[in-house]
Amino acid sequence: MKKDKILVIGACGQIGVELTLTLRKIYGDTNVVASDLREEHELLKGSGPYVSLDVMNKEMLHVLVIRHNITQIYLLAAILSATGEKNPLLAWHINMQSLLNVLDIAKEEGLDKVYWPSSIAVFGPNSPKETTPQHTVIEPTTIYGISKFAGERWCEYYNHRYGVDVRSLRYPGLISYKSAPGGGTTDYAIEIFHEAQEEKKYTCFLSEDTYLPMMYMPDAIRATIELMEAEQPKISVRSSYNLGAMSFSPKEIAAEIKKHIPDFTISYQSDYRQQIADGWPKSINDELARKDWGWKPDYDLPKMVTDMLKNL
Ligand code: NAD
Ligand code: AKB
Repeated sequence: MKKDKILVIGACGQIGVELTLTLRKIYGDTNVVASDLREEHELLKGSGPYVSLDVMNKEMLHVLVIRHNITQIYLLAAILSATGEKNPLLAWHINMQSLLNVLDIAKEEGLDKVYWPSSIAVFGPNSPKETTPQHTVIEPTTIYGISKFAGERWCEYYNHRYGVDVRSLRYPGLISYKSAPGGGTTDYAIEIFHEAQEEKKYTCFLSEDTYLPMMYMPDAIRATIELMEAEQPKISVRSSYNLGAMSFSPKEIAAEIKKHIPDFTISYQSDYRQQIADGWPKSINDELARKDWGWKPDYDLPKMVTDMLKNL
């Protein structure tokens, strides 16, 4: 029987660190190779193999996959929404070419599985705002959203045409305390905790009533593993699954933090990220993920805030 050997690309990012550590617990430390452009993250040091890799270099990636007998790839390297708007062509190039490199090597080497995350950013201003369905108008207006939507089509194409078992989730904004976020529009929901604890005040770059779908990192990691461990016939969506947990505005999360830090205050000064957030859904309908492979979130806003403040 073939043993699972996993490569995580972008392992030093916000999701990568926690996902790598979780995968190492499940599959064994030496069976999960972490890789990134950056220096190895402090939390990964000593926990398993680490290689320096630029996913844009297809030959190097191919050699790495063969040399380490890789059977599964988790591709997390990407340029996120806010950073993407600063250099759209670079964001498009990196987000697309990294995925094509991975999908093509998966096809050539007959890899067992590939994981690649999409985002709520695939939706645009013309999509329904409330409980946005899986299948609806998808007209993203950010380069990040455009690249995620194109990526979803490539995933489905490689699955239908070549049988590559690629699986994907449209993550909402992810909130975590172990590793820093990487340039997204939902990053305010992490910054606010640090500022609340250190300064007792926070100036938010989104307006007080900007509702966005959000999720606590432990739920996101569990969803990822559950999707990847689901039996093949259960996976009916080969583009990317809607995934939901909670939805709140800056005003609501500030009020929840105030229950723990009574002298915390928030003010608002919207910047270019407001327009990005205004084009995204307020909440997500994830009934297909629930039906197909049993998705159920664990954390709501009060539970997440309590846990964040306990662990920061
Ligand atoms: P991040 O920016 O924190 O981490 C990305 C990592 O990829 C970084 O460590 C970076 O050094 C690495 N990287 C960048 N270019 C690379 C290259 N050429 N070769 C190798 N590594 C490279 O991002 P994240 O928040 O961990 O997101 C991971 C994935 O999840 C992305 O596809 C992102 O779009 C998606 N996603 C994230 C969120 C969120 O809220 N964090 C929400 C929706 C979707
Ligand atoms: C971002 O804000 O860019 C990400 C995302 C929702 O994809 N957090």
